[in-house]
Amino acid sequence: SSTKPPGPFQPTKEDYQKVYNDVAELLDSNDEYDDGSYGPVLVRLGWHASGTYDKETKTGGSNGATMRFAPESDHGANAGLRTARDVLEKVKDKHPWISYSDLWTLAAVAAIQEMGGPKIPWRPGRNDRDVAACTPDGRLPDATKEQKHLRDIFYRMGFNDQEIVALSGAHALGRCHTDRSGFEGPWTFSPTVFTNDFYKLLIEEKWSWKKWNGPKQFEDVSSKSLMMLPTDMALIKDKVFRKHVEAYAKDNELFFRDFADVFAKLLELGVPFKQEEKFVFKATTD
Ligand code: CCH
Repeated sequence: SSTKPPGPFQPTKEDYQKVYNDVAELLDSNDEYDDGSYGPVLVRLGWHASGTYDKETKTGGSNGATMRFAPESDHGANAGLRTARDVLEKVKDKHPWISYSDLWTLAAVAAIQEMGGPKIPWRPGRNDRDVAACTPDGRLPDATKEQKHLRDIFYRMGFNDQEIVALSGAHALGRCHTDRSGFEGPWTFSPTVFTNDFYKLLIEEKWSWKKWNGPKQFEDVSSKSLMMLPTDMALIKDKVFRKHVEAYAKDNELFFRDFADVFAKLLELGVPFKQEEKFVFKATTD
């Protein structure tokens, strides 16, 4: 009857699309920031929130958004991600019903799609948890290492070799910052557009050690303006990884399909969903 008090707000797909649209709007809102887009750093936030998952203990993962708290916010791998969390505060203020855990993963989906990447099916259901759910340091990959380390880290999350290579293609986006990781520079000439260029450049360019005082990284011999991390280079040193790098370099559609699958899987690790249905959000350019 009309005297019944309203129940808790039950968001629909349209409400999540509104959140998506607000994230899309803030991506290019600051010309001064990096290459003019918050997109890459939002992708990194979604990845680092999710990539702490351990399939044996079923701890970590995107459910909880525990990077809001020290010690996790202070883990070396998370340096610079405060920027990403802070820009999303405006969206959270406007849609206070959404959990940070859902917001951070949805923002990563919006960033990928708005930068020209594939549609990433996404569903809600993450709940924020408190500081006690913070994961120990060392669960995210260390860029100074190589293929054995990559396998140790990503197998722990539940990924295989093909999935490791597909996920790594996100390095088409963004750049390294000396005041965050210590490394310097972008991987591609179009760091705000999602493409398979990471794989093409890995294979087609000649790479040599950069001569500088910073941590060991590679630079392309011809322009000296691009970079690769030791972990990126391991993807062509290792025979099994290399096969997938070659396939993605040749076939952008294959990369887009595989990336959409594996990124959706990453964002769902360890989340006890009640909802089966996944939403595919409209991009602002659709
Ligand atoms: Fe990454 N990444 N990443 N990365 N990453 C860095 C930046 C980005 C590693 C190390 C680094 C993935 C995998 C790995 C992004 C997405 C993904 C930086 C520079 C380092 C170091 C940070 C800085 O200085 O700001 C290592 C090691 C691995 C091992 O596999 C995966 C998987 C993804 C997503 C699917 C994105 C995007 C960036 C750019 C961030 C920005 O601010 O521009």
